[in-house]
Amino acid sequence: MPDLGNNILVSNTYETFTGLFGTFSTLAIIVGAVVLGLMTYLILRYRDKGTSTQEPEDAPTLGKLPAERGKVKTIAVSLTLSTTILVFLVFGTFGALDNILTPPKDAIDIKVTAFQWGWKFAYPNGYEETKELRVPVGKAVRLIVVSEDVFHNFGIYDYKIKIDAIKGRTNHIWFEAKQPGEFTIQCYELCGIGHAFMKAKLVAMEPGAFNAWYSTSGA
Ligand SMILES: [Cu+2]
Repeated sequence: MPDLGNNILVSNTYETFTGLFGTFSTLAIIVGAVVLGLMTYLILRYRDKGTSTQEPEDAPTLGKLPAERGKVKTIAVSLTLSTTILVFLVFGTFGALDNILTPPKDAIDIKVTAFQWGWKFAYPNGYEETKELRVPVGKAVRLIVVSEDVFHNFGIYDYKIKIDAIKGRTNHIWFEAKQPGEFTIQCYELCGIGHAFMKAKLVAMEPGAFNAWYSTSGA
């Protein structure tokens, strides 16, 4: 696996999905730290020290919140704050996903046909090939994904995208390459003996080079 994308922004989808992953991982770590920290504190604070059979005076009672106003206020503030953060995150996520689901109007349509065991890429000018999918950097590309036999799944690990290729159904996915480079296209749905070798290459090209290639291809 090429070590791309750790710091390099390779596509808009990479940006969106690693952004979401980072946000929710950070949130999960914070929540985990608070829960485990509180649990550890409570275990130590209210542990049986073996000195008395009595409960400590301030031990919490099941089903009852601490009565002191200060504590109630702290709990109310924490709940309001965490709910607000969650609401913002949910709307932010919907916004990011909406953007990732709707291709721009001027996207180039490329038809991707999965078969046992390979990929066929058909461009708007009628040109077809199976080994490489060439796209220009900085331009939206919409893939129209179908299968001519069994279930497959079209995926580009470095772009963080995957979509099912199913016979009798047409699926869409779009992306915009941000950096020139070569990336592996692979099948992500077990589809028979040749599944592991069902690969192709995504070639993200500078727009000038792409146009030069595209205008001579399919002729
Ligand atoms: Cu497969």
